[in-house]
Amino acid sequence: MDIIKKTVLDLKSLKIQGATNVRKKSLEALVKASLLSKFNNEKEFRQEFLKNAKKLFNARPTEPELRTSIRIVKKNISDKKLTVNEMKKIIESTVQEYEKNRGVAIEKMSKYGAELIKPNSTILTICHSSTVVSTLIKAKKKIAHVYCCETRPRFQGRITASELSKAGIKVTLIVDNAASTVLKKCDYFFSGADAFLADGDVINKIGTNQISILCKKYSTKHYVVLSTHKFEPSSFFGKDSPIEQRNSKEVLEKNIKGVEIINPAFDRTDSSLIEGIICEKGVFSPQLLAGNLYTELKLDKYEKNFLTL
Ligand code: RUB
Repeated sequence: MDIIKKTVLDLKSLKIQGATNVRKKSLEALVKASLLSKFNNEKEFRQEFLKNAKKLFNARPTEPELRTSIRIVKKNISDKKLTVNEMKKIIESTVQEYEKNRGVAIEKMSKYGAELIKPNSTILTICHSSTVVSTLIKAKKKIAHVYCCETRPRFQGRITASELSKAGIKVTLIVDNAASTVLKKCDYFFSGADAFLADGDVINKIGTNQISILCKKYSTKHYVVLSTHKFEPSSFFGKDSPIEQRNSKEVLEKNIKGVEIINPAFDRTDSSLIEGIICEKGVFSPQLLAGNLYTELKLDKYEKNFLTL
């Protein structure tokens, strides 16, 4: 099976999960497929690159970071007369540079996040966010206890629990419905994000929003750790962000006659519930960060055209 097909299958089946891993593995596949390309002719190579990029681009609908990274690679070989070998080199070096850059971003986010955690803290988290895990490990000495929601239906919370425990943090795994029971004891709720929107709202694993609403009730601070590359630029142009709907079999193997099942992978948390967004630029209120990104990105007509591949 070719590397693009395999990666798309792994993305769709959640063998590759979490926005950061989704981006990393997709870029890896795009580079490998480009280096292995049999085409010596510029036009054919470009066509194949675009076909592969599109398959990855559309593999998980709620993953702007994946799309941002692919756009950057595409932009670096667009509108230039290049040989196939030159394009292969550019694709490879763009991805290397990009990943180096994102590694630095994760370091910064976890540092800013760890700095704001108070000594002897108890924290609730959901799903598996590599960014949240890095942050909590960095803050390890200040953490008394972490509760991990198991995160039905795919149980990514088990991965988080295992990684934190291996790092020497006291961890308790809970069923998702126990969130309100433990939240009373928690100082913080830390979540990752799949998408950050123009109005400051955050899209993350299903269940995040209801915990965030409970946080208000129990005066627990909800912090979201995210890379600014998760920002969805099309949300500035009024485009609604799609929520990935997954197969009902993830919820129930065998249907119950007459019973419908819905299985949304993510939900949207209102910016007013979020205490702060921890990103590589620092810690911001959601609205302020969204405004800053708008100014920085200089979203003009050209960028609007750039939103689709
Ligand atoms: C994973 C999920 C994670 C974010 C952030 O969902 O919601 O919280 O993707 O992850 P899924 P990271 O399992 O459906 O991919 O911080 O690693 O980018």
